[in-house]
Amino acid sequence: LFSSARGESRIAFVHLFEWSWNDIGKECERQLGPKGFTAVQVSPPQQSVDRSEWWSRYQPISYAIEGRGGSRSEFRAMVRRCASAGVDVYVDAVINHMAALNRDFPLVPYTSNDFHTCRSTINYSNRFEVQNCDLVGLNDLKTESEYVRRKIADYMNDLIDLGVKGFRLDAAKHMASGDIRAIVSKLKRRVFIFQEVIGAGGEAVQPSEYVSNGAVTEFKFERTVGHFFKGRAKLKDIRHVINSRGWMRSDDAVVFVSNHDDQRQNTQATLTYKDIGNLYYIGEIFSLAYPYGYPKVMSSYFFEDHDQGPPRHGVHSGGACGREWVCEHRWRGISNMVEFRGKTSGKFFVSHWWDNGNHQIGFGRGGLGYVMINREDFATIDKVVDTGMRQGTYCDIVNGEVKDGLCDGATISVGADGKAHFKVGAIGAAAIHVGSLVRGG
Ligand code: LM2
Ligand code: CA
Repeated sequence: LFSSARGESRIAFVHLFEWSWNDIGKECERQLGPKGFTAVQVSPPQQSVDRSEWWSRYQPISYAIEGRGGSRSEFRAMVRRCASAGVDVYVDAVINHMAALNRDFPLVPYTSNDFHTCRSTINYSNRFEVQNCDLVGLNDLKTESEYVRRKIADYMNDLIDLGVKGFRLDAAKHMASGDIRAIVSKLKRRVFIFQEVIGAGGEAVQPSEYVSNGAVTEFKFERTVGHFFKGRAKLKDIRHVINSRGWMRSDDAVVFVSNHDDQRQNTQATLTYKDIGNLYYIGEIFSLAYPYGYPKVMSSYFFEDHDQGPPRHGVHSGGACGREWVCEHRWRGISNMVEFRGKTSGKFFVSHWWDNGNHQIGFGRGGLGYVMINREDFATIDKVVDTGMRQGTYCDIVNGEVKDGLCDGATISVGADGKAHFKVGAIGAAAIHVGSLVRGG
């Protein structure tokens, strides 16, 4: 159960990348709680090198909760507000390394004895190098040492005392699985652990080694969604790829369409908000509908180059999305699909599959929901399909919103035979679920 991503009704979570604690607290109340997001992943909250680039947050200099996210008391207030809204907070825990400095961090304290000595570039086919050499110069901690483990566990326990319910373990591949187990076993409460392990064939260290410690990122999902939605294969075949041989078990997998690294450095393979048309949008809608893994939604700021830090001196001010902050998690079809995933979680399987032999697909969720995805660049969907759902009029929650039992946009009528007529434009989607049943029609 401890290692199960879905076991404790984990629906979906959002990464509010570089958002300030104050704004995350507001967002929990305004958006995340009401739409049924299970949790929010926040940027690394520990003290980091003082630089404007986003990646400075991945260069810790102490475990004090301070930095551009806000103060310790603001962090605490955020966790409380989110908890009241029913939203857990997950911390991105940077524990494999400290900053790329000179192996001396008096505020912890760590001295040179607490670090590995290998500074050469990592050869990924060599396990020792992956786990003991400095990752891009970042001072690599001796995670096999009792003292270092204690210091890391103290940091995580401090966050647990502040109400944190889960951790992303940054650079988990660069720590021995047994080192992670030893650190996690020092935690004072059961929390959700997911380990960032980027799997690649031929490498010495593989994601499967980490499953016993908690959930693990399944990067195959990101690559697969990117591959199909960028039009490199017929979308109808995606179901034969997801969860096929060699994939993490669904319960062990954390999945995403893009993450903060790949949206910058891997855009050929990864869908991002920058993809033209609605490709990112429908890829995300697909991912939230498809019963595999525990999905994380990326929420970005607009950027031009890899290193560019967040707007407005690094804080998300005033909750204004649009000009500087992309806020993918607020796009109607994305936030409403989180609700869809919640309402359909009791039937975690695909039913009533339909496709046009090419890039148009539809599938149900055992009578609790149905989604249509059209990835054709020109052709529309105009089709009657069997949804398996109860008769009624449903709000299409990609193209409308339920308000006071009425739909302010498109509706879909399901007949007594479970059939419904869908019309979906090119690069578009439609979705209905038991919670979007409305009056009229
Ligand atoms: C991660 N997962 O394992 C994070 O998801 C990823 O964002 C982090 O890299 C990485 N591991 C380390 O925590 C980022 C960023 C790097 C950046 C590092 C450290 O992608 O580009 O490296 O954070 O801030 C930067 C410079 C790099 C330099 C290094 C050390 O880009 O050129 O290397 O700092 O000064 C000499
Ligand atoms: Ca290491």
